[in-house]
Amino acid sequence: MSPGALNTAVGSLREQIARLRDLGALRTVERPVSPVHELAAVAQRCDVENGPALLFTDVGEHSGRVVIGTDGTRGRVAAALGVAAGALTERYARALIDPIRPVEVDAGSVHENVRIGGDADLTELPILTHFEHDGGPYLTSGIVTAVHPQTGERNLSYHRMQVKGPRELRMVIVPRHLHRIYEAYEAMDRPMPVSIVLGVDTPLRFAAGTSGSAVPFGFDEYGIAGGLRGRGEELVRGITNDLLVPAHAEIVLEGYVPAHERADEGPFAEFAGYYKGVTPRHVVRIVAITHRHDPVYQGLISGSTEQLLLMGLPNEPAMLTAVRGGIAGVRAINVTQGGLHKFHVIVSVDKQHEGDGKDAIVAAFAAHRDVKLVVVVDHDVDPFDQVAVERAVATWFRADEDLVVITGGKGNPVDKLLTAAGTTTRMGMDATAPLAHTSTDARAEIPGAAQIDLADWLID
Ligand SMILES: Cc1cc2nc3c(=O)[nH]c(=O)nc-3n(C[C@H](O)[C@H](O)[C@H](O)COP(=O)(O)O)c2cc1C
Ligand SMILES: [Mn+2]
Repeated sequence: MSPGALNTAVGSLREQIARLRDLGALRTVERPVSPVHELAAVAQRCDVENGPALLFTDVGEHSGRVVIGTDGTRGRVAAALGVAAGALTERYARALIDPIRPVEVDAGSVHENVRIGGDADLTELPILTHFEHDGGPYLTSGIVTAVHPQTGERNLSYHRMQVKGPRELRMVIVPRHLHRIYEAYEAMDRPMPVSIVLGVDTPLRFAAGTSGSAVPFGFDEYGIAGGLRGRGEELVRGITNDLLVPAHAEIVLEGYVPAHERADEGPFAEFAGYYKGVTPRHVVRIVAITHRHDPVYQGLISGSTEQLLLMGLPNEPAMLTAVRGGIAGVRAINVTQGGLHKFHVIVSVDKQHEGDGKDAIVAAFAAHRDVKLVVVVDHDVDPFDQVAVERAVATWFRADEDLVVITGGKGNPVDKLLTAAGTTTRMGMDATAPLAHTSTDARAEIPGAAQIDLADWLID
């Protein structure tokens, strides 16, 4: 069965696991595995060898199962949404333009089990310890929801959280939307109520990964999930707070982030593969844990293909829309894996005017300040085909004319060679053919080659 054959999105993580299993893209591991390093080691090996998603059913004395890699390839993401892999970015762009509002329902399976106060114990969950020098178990796939105390605007975003006791976490909140909400609570000397959602499917995961560069504060990420799914998210109200969470999430932690309190978090291996040291961060206190029967805890390895896709795919529709706003004729865009799905962009354009290549570079830089390298190629070059892109550079790029260098912009801390002032240098490569050449330099073809079916010729 090809992924494209299923043309509707899944309805929950459990449905997604079943679909992936049917497609041969998920394997169940019944052998006992330790959540300390061992599970992460198997998952990383599997990722490096382009293996399937994994469902571990025996994680020792911990309750529940662990799934990892459900969104580990573009093909799996597309299969969960019910679209062809090549149509993913366009589908995503549409969800941003046509979000679907969520609906509140009275009950959901996420409340099948409720533990409140002293009965809530994070250490019962199979929370993974990943890298050698990580400071212990970390939630790496937790989606945090909170609401602005004055405006009522809601937000969803990922935040890594270090487990510091049965009901205490440390959370990393860099200045984006959740930070803005927290500052409003802190200014009133009030704790920020949060619900942390663990174990959801592709539409919700990618909605939470859609960042402020694509959608403004107040743009409800649940609406993006609905747009990706093709129907409104079903949400239930929390047990100890008023926050709405997905009715069929596997696990939800309800708690709060106290005002004016910070404590040590770290070390932790971040997505670029290097450790961040111990740093004072926000504190989270958990007051309730709810979960489905036999819950599925969702793991995520820093720097894995899955994490890079969660961080990076949401940049593609935003980038595509922004570059299309800059010039006409943009065919496709690849925010590449090697550029950590963030820093390097390949744009394929159907060139209409001399200068389109340079202007596509300008538009891509303007779309996101993390962009460090832009390569522009002609419409007949597939931006996902690295060999074809490199061949375009070999053929159509001359550094004295086609290179754009911009110094002194703000760099991303992931970049190891920032200046003392924190700036970086960006580079654009215009590898499009001059218009005068495109008609005369058509690629050589052998008549009939495209129509040959090798099965007609390779008969023993
Ligand atoms: C797996 C993963 C882990 C992340 N960890 C953090 C984190 O620890 N702290 C943080 O501030 N952002 C983190 N992010 C980034 C934000 O969650 C992400 O950019 C989000 O879309 C921001 O949403 P917002 O625009 O609503 O603020 C992470 C993203 C992913 C995909
Ligand atoms: Mn947001």
